[in-house]
Amino acid sequence: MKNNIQRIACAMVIVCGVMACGNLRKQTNDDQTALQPVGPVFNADSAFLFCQRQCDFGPRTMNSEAHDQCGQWIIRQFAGYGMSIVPQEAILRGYDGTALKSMNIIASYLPDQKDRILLCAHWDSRPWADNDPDEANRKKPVLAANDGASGVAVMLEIARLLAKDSLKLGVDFVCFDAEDWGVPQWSDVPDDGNSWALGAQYWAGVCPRQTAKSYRFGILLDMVGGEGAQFYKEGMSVQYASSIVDKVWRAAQVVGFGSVFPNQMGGYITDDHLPVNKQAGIPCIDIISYYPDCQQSSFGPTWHTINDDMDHIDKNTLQAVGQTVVQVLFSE
Ligand code: AHN
Ligand code: ZN
Repeated sequence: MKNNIQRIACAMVIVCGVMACGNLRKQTNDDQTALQPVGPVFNADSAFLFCQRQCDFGPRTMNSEAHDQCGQWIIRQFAGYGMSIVPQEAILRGYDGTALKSMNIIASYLPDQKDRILLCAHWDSRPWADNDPDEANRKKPVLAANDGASGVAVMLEIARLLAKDSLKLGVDFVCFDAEDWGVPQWSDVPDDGNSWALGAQYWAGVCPRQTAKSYRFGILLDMVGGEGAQFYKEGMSVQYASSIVDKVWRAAQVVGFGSVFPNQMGGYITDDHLPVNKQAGIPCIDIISYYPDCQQSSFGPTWHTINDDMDHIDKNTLQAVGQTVVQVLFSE
């Protein structure tokens, strides 16, 4: 009898010990995402201002003065946070043969670190609001507060935070140009998808193998500032980098934005992450807004319309995406 009691007591000690050990280990889950918020607080007011500043140049359409001025501004901002800058210029061909003076902007945090994360977003504005409900607007340029400036704004805010808070991993912020010169809806030219993401195609095409291998993974930020936006799991991201999708959506939950990142599938999107995955071989996901009930567009009511301006940028959306990316970076 006494022997049995001793055995039970002994078993309890072992069980408690294993549980305690389990609790310690559970500070991170299988994918290393911390189960508590980690890293600096993302400042959405600051990100909002970075978005505003880009829009102040006007539409940053290819071959325009506003485009070139804004490109120089983006370089100065990243440089001001201590990042190493490599501008990658090229003449790219639009779907109708137009020569596009393109500049991808690569800003590196800890450029010599071999273990890196890729963050990316496009910085050009669409030259035509071809999805505007009013036909009279469909050849006007898009200000692109959400579809362009928001992704760069989130990256600039993260760069600002990295300048103060040390992360041991390297981070490359790649601002892709010429994403939004895809065949307009009013054109007769068939859209095979290749006219989009021209800057990303160029970057992926010349990305050295060594560089590609240095990235653990990539995250593309596209339309990350829209009013009431939600981010569903994008199909191509799940196909090419499902573990990264899971990691990011878990991080969103940990920082309290699970409702902004529903655990559900959205659409399959042709975007800058495709050449990054297919040509460069870097697993890269797309955080892109998806509005399942929006009549105007599943990308949201202002997508490729003249209403894509600062009046429709939502700090809560910027906060949700920014804090989620911070969580991912500081959990690595
Ligand atoms: C297509 O409409 C084929 N792709 C959307 C990619 C995009 C445009 N992202 C922002 N603007
Ligand atoms: Zn667009």
